[in-house]
Amino acid sequence: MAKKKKTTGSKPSKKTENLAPHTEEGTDQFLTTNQGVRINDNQNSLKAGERGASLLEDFILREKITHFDHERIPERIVHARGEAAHGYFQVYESMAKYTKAGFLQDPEKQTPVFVRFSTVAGSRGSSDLARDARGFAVKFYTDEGNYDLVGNNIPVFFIQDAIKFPDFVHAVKPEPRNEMPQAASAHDTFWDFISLSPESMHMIMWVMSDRAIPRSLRMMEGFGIHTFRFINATGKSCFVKFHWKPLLGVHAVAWDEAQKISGKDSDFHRRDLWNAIESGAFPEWELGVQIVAEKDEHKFPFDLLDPTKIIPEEVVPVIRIGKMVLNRNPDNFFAETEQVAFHPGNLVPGIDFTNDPLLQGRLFSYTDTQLIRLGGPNFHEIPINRAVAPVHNNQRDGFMRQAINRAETSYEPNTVSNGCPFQAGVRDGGFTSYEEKVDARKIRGRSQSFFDFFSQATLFYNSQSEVEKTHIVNALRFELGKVTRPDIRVRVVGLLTQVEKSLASRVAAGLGIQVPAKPEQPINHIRPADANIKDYEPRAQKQQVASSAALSMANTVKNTITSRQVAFLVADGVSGTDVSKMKADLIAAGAQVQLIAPKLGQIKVSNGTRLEADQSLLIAASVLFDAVYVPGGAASAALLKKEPAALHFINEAYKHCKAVAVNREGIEVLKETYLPIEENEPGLLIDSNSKAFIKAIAQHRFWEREAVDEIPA
Ligand code: HDE
Repeated sequence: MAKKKKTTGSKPSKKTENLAPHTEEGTDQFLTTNQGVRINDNQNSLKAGERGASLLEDFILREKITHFDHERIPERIVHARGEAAHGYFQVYESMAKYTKAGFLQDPEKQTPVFVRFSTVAGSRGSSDLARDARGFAVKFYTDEGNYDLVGNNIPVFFIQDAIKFPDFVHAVKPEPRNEMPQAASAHDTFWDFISLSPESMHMIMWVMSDRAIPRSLRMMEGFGIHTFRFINATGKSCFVKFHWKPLLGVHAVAWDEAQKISGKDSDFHRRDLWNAIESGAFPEWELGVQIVAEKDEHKFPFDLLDPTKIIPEEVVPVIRIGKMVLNRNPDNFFAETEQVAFHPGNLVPGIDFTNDPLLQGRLFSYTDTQLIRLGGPNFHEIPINRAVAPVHNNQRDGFMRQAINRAETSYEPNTVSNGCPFQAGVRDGGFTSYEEKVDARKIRGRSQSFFDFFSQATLFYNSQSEVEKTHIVNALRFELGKVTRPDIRVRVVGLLTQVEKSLASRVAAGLGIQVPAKPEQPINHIRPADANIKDYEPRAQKQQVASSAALSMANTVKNTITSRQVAFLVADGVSGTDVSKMKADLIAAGAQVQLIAPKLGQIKVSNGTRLEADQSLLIAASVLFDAVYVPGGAASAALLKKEPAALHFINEAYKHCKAVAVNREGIEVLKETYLPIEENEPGLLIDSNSKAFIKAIAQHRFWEREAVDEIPA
């Protein structure tokens, strides 16, 4: 006999009250069909007798299975793997001088945002730690309509013209014959394409750098990439580049670590974002703008419309104009994160495009892709995509229409509905495009001002610290080492010689090949069939600066341990005072602590009390933490030093250049590791206080260790 579901009769939580009308609270409710009919038995299908055939008339079974069969929608062709959060944006002071955009006027006003981060190449279930650019897409729900800033964590792109995008994506995606490798650029087709596309060299420097393996989504920059326009109330326009600056600084993991994280926790970034928000450590970025006056458009040794170029911060400073805070996790991944539809064409009055040919192509692509991915033209009605500004127009019908339009007309002009909906004049917030002067021949072509392929790749490489340079060399050795066709490797090394000779020779040495004396110039592959070869030759332009401090992560914020994860290695007999003192100090400084013991359950503490282990050594891995602490307690140390997993944990954390601290008998464990137990060893704290440990964790990594210590972990 079916039982009635017990209800608790509790009221909806406060959180629910603020949500959209479509929100379903999955508590205290009867199970129903999609027609609202209460279901009496969700365990058994309808049969002709207990052992008989199932009956076609079982509408409950059929509805349930049919809906299940249709649960999957096409994943995004790029940026399929992603995670998102809600929050708000607030401007510091009015930007009226430059733009009339409503959300950039009033410092009192908070504009809701939804932000989706993503990797580019991998499928929806791929690892977070792939070497890749990260998507950084922000939807501002402004009172004047939705504005989408659909950017990446890297300020340039691989190609200069949208027509190359399908080629580029096909090259980086898994190879067509065997669908390998997943979420990785280390394969022949990617490097084949790159070796023939010199315009990609600047972006290659960024993706081979540690920017492509962030420590956390909360610790990466974001960029609008293209040059956009601001327009003020008088109609005056200036150019603008957008930046997001994370308040926790820009930090990355080591490549060896990235690969291990992919196995230990392929949701590492997703989990980190989720947990930070749940714990109240809300991720924050400042929005920065670089403003260029209209008259200065041609003052640079590169073209502002070329998406493979940056404006160095030393040349045009980044003004921080406001702050974004992410303070709420989505309630439902599919409804929000998966169904959110971004579009660089979603603009508000006061912001406009430029003629960047990559941006122009994107303006077509995003609506087109949503039509197939979300199944029809009404995706703007899905709750996460709805504007908070009122929507009135004469668009009607289509798959999954939600709006019940009550007007008697769906055309304009009309008298039947008194002419409604009306066009809005500029004073009423009507959008007008910037009146850019255009007088040109219709051509398929590229401006000569786009043909400096290497100067900014060189600028980026020369701006890196020695450690960062070595990481780029190693990444290129790794990636090209996975390439099976020798001619591709040689061509790439040939391109690298034009970035920086020492880079090319270090990469070549690792690959066991010679630097080509006369590097191939792949002009034939990038020029149109009948074009003059001279028009397609690279043209180096001297840059305004030889190096830029803002391009190196070595110069980032290193004064906070907010939300950093610290592992305490403990066993029976651990010193209770060491644990509680260090834990309290780290938590007070904003970090999070996990007790890792040989097994789960309770640990006996030296003072007779007990502590609960958070994780066992079987589950925990050093790559999931920022620092390690081994407290005192003779019995605990004696147990841990016989645990290979504990020794490996410490060796590996040290190899990945993390802060390691021990107190008192904890040193006995250290003696069994490969660590050099010497005074003044950077980031190794023996019997130091918590203050010194906190300072060391804030440094993020002691990369200098890589050059000297050979730890077999
Ligand atoms: Fe995208 N891109 N893209 N892209 N892109 C998509 O739209 C496209 C480019 C970026 O979290 C797609 O909804 C073209 C640059 C992000 O949902 C698609 C070109 C930048 C996201 C598409 C580019 C981006 C996308 C796939 C070359 C950095 C994820 C699914 C002209 C500024 C948004 C979708 C999210 C997603 C097309 C180049 C950023 C196919 C044609 C450059 C962050 O429409």
